[in-house]
Amino acid sequence: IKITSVPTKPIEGQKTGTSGLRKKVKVFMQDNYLANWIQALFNSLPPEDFKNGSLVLGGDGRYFNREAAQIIIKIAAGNGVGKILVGRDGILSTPAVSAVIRKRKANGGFIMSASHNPGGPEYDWGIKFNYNSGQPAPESITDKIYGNTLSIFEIKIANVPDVNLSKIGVTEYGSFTVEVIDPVSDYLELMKYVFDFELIKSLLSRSDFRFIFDAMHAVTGAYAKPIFVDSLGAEPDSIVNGVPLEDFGHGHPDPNLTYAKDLVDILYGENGPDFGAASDGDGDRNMILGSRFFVTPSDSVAIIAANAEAAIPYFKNGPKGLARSMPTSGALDRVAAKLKLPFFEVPTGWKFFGNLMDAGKLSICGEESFGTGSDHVREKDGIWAVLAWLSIIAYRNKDKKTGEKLVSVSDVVKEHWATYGRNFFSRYDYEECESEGANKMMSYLRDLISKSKGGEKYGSYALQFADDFTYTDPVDGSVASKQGVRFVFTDGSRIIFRLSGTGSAGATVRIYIEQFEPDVSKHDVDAQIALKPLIDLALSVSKLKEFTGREKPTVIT
Ligand code: VG1
Ligand code: CO
Repeated sequence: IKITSVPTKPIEGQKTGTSGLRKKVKVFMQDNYLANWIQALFNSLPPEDFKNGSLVLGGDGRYFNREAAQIIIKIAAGNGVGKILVGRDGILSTPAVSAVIRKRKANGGFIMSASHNPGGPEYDWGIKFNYNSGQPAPESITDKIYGNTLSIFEIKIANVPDVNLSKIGVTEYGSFTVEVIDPVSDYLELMKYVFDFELIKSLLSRSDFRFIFDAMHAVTGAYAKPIFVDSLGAEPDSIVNGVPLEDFGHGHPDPNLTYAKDLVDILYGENGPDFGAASDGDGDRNMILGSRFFVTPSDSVAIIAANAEAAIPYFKNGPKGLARSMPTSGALDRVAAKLKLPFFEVPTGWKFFGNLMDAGKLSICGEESFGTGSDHVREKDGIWAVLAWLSIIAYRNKDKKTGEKLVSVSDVVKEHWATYGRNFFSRYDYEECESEGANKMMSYLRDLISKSKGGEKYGSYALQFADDFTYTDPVDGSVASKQGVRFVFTDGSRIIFRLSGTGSAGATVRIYIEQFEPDVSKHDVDAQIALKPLIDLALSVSKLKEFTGREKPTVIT
């Protein structure tokens, strides 16, 4: 194949955030914007990580993915990659990319997605790079890529024709090969290995159990029918918004109480189903609902961990260890303590779990941001979480006869609270604030914690400590600092402040609030009511209104 060197110039601002590089589509469509970043990536990797090697390419089907795929393929070939495995029509969910990298022993892979951010010509696009065990590239690599975007001068492009992405099969261009693969089969095979499909089938085929899955017109639309309907016997009409669309049907493909409101209304409506779930743009997030019941992601990971050994064959010898991101509630900590498992608290972002998994220290982990997963891949996994919950419910009901009352999602959660206590949790998001005000607020808070002392009174709470979270990776010793300002009180309550690293405009402030309640008689209180004093405290301590001008959060989860 012939390779052309195309001259280019550095472009400012190509720094990756919590999960890849995310910008408005229009920004990515500027000349060489994407090409520069892809070339900078190859300039950052040691040649043995890609020369004559294979890379996986897929995405969530959003607007601009088709053009982007052709650009990425040509630059990969231009840099000496031997083979690209690409999902049909450019489709692969984030966890599926991770699964394919692992199964096919690829050197890494690209995910074309801005995850839960809206798509379409006016909205967002994004790109993530994952490494050879399927994990998001560590900061050591993403920092290098950023450095190289600032000194780039040429792009190496192979003169290969546009690849027909809609046809499964292998095409060779001299020393370079493209294989278009089925987006579902490797992933489905892995799910069949992890879960007891017969057990789940026994639940989904019951006439007294009704299931609904909302793919939000995003990537899990491609997975839902083959997995839930064809392999597990769910009713075809149990899948809603099941066709991936370039603009997600004008939706915001984020499975939470605000953006998946249609699904929430169905579950909270008259005679609603028994189980509801949704996933995000790229299929790594999940929301789990029961009849008139919402499972917080922080509780969800704790409950999956507590029940995994019994209900999920992959964990039949018990999980190796558990982990959560720092702002995620301490519900999981209690499970780890009871099961006597190693436990880790990492910064926000899935990339911090990978090393622990590779080192055999971690099996099940989660984030409060609707991310749950395990070491079956190196990404959070929406469909995995739904199958984990279905397994738990199926296991609890396997001996129930038709007509007997089934153990419901809310029964499982309430029993869990009764055993472990309830960690009330809520997150307030203030999206797209002016960056200046948001940054000033964070500096103000950092200044405040530097002067704070244990024992200080904050309303009725006494401070245990306040800091800006720093994490030292126990496997490779790398340090991540400034990962969130936290105030931890003597009763275990916490308020935490962070700025989002996934937005494409302005600054999004996130406030996380948590309080532990051991008393069962208080477990049924609404979280917003239980947490009101702490929420008020968080707002006054941070002077959020003053700094951002915001009266109300845009999203509450
Ligand atoms: C958010 C979440 C974080 C998650 C990240 C990527 O990051 O808080 O927990 O890992 O999104 O998720 P931030 O920096 O905006 O808070 V996804 O589904 O966008 O890949
Ligand atoms: Co996502």
